Order: sequence, then C-alpha cells, then structure tokens
Amino acid sequence: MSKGQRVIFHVDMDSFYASVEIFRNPSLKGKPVIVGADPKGGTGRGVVSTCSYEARTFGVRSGMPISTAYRLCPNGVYLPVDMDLYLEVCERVMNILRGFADRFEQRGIDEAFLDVTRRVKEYDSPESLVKAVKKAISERVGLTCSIGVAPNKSVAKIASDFKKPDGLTIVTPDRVKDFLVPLPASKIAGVGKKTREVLKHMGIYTIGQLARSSRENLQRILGKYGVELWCVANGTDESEVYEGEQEPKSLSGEHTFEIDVDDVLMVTKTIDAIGARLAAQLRDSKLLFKTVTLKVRFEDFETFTRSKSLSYHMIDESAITGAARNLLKEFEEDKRKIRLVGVKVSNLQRFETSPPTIKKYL
Ligand code: TTP
Ligand code: MG
Repeated sequence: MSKGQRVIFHVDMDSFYASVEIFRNPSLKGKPVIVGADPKGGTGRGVVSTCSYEARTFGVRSGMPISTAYRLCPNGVYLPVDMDLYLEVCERVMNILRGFADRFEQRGIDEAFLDVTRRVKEYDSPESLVKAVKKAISERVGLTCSIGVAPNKSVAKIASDFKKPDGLTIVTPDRVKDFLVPLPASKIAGVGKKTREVLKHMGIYTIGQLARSSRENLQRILGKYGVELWCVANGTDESEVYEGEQEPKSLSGEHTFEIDVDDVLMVTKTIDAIGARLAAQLRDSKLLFKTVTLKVRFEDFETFTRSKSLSYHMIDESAITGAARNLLKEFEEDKRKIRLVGVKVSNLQRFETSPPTIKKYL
C-alpha cells in the first residue's frame, strides 16, 4: 500500500441471528434454519428476519413473508427472534473487533468498519490481520464473518458482501476500478429501489456506468447524494471511520422568551433560528433525521409537544422548520401567550451515501 493510503476493513457476520441459534444448539448445524415470525403451518403473518445459508438454497430471504418461506421450505427449522441473546453476542463481537482497529465504527447489529492503516503494519499483510480477526471471532464467539478490505469504506463494504459466508475479499488500491466497474449500481450501500429507478432512467445499471456518467448531471438530479454516489463509483470515497461517542438519539434546542409572547411571527422566527442550529449540528455529525417535535410552553406553564415523522430521513433545514411551523398551527386557536418554544429532531440515522433528498425524478 502506498503512503497516505488507508486500509479499511468492513466486517459483516454471516447469517447472524441464525448462526447464533446454531451455536446455541449445534444439532441445527447443516439444517435450513429460519429465524422470524411463527409460520403457523403456513398461515402465519410477519416476516423472515434471517435464515441460514442452507435455507437460502430454497430461496428463503430476509424480509420475505414467513408464509412464503414456509411454502418454499416446509421442512425448515423455524425459530422465534431472541433479541436479548443476539445483542449480547453482538457486544462480544464488537469488543473483539474494536481491539484490532486504530479506529472503529459499528454499523447496525452485525457490521463494523475498522480503520487498520497503522495496525496492519504489525502484520505481514492485510490478509494475515484478517485471518487473526476471523480466528478471534471464531474461537471466542464461535461464529464466522465475511471481511472486505479496501482503501475506503464504501469499497470495503461492497467487498465484504462479495464472497459470503466466511469470505475474504481484498481490493488493493490499483484494483479498485476493475473491481467496481462490472458490479450493479445497487451494490452500493444505500442504493435502494428509488435510486435504482432514477439511475435506470439515466441508462445507468452498473457502477462502471455510474462512474463514467456526468457528475453535474447526477448532482442536478440527485443533489449532493448524486455527487456522493459518483465518488463511490469512482473509488474516491474519503469518509472517515467514525469513532464517536454513542450516537445521539435526538438533537434539540429551545428558547424561553424574555417576555411571554402572543406574536406568531416572533415564535416562527425563533423556530427558524433553532432549526438552522439543529441543521448545522446534523451536518457536522453526519446525521439525518426523520421526526420533528415541537414543544410549546404557555404562560401558565402548561406544556405540549407535537411530533411529525417525515417519509424519508432528511437533513434539510427547511424540512425541520417547515414541519415545526406546521405543528405550531395546531395551537393557533389558543389565546394564551407563549413562554417557551423548542424543536427536537429524532429518529436519527448516520449517512454516508444514503439519500438525504432526492430532488427530482426523471
Ligand atoms: P444482515 O447482515 O443483512 O444479514 P445476515 O447477517 O443474516 O446474513 P448475511 O450473511 O447475508 O450477512 O443482517 C444482520 C441481521 O439483521 C440478521 O441476522 C437479522 C437482522 N435482519 C432483520 O431482522 N431483517 C432484515 O430484513 C435484515 C436484512 C436483517
Ligand atoms: Mg450479516
């Protein structure tokens, strides 16, 4: 690896919930194990959380109705979700991974990014460090994982999914382009159905086509997200492995007026000022929000909160202030003066490449 080049691992546990169940009950090994809702002989409601790779050969997948899974694989072993156990195992896995990283970032229940740029120098090669990580998880937790190694996070994430289960895919800096070019654009984290449709309209199906497409065009159609996608496709994603405090569950601001007010304009101006502050904090922390809550305290100290959840995670200041202003309308009829107003954004999510706003569909 050349100087200044980072070495990033993305680790993803294999069929996580199902593997934990098999570790708990080794007689299930080799069987199609399906974790999720009760199939009730094929009439059950609810979905599959995950399943073992043996069950996947029958076509069973995460998110599929459990009744469909039952039709595909009637002789499978169906187990309920035991979240407490999975969280306990998750914590043990993450503690092991943290010990191997210069910088560590957990993602979801069974994934993490490790920046090992310095650490890897203690090993013969990135491969020997990967083997050490896999060995530690296997010996101490009894599970397998798949690891992608690349000079940046987005490529490492795609690489960890490239070969599963128990996979190892190393993409050296000189191979990044060749690795990405033939893959479908949907392999990029965060590219779901909606973005796929937009890209399809632009004639873009593969990451290679995305990389060669016009950056300006993508920006015009998908906004900042379009530029992020273009960078990922060109292998130039430079986002850091984020090592932070526990992520905040919400961000909020409030203001108590010097004198209780009955002027709506004054209240909306204050809402706007708080909204602008929150939007800046969100940007700095790379967080999106989905829920906006308005707090209103009247002169007699009676306090109300009203919330609105948006259809997408967003980062825009106008989405915060717009939602909060709308919520304020609910108090229009109240003749009491307002003593305090507050705005909170919650239901937060980190973003690297997920779309804050899709400006326009073609
Ligand atoms: P994933 O890592 O997406 O899936 P996985 O670990 O089961 O399988 P893979 O080997 O392909 O990585 O998700 C991690 C866990 O999150 C999974 O074990 C169960 C849970 N999950 C759900 O509950 N519902 C879902 O739709 C998905 C995708 C995952
Ligand atoms: Mg997984």
